[in-house]
Amino acid sequence: MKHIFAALGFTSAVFAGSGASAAQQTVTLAVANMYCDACPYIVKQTLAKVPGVESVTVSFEQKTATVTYDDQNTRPAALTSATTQAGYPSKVVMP
Ligand SMILES: [Cu+2]
Repeated sequence: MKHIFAALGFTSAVFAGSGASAAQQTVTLAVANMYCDACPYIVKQTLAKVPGVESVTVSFEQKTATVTYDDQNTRPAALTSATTQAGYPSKVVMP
């Protein structure tokens, strides 16, 4: 719940600013080790905790996580290392 409020507050702060320096990016990660129904949930929670992440969608079927983040506050390397530390090594899928 805390995350939701933080995300909302951050979003409105971005819109209140000039918007010139902060940009929303979306990246798709290929995530290894997702073997059961709980795994996508853990991956999603792990990514949602990374500062700068705004939304996460995890596909158990495709073994991917799609992350929308603010490129001023995080970068794909931080996302992949967060999932790796949680036991789910991931890498960026090039568009
Ligand atoms: Cu699992």
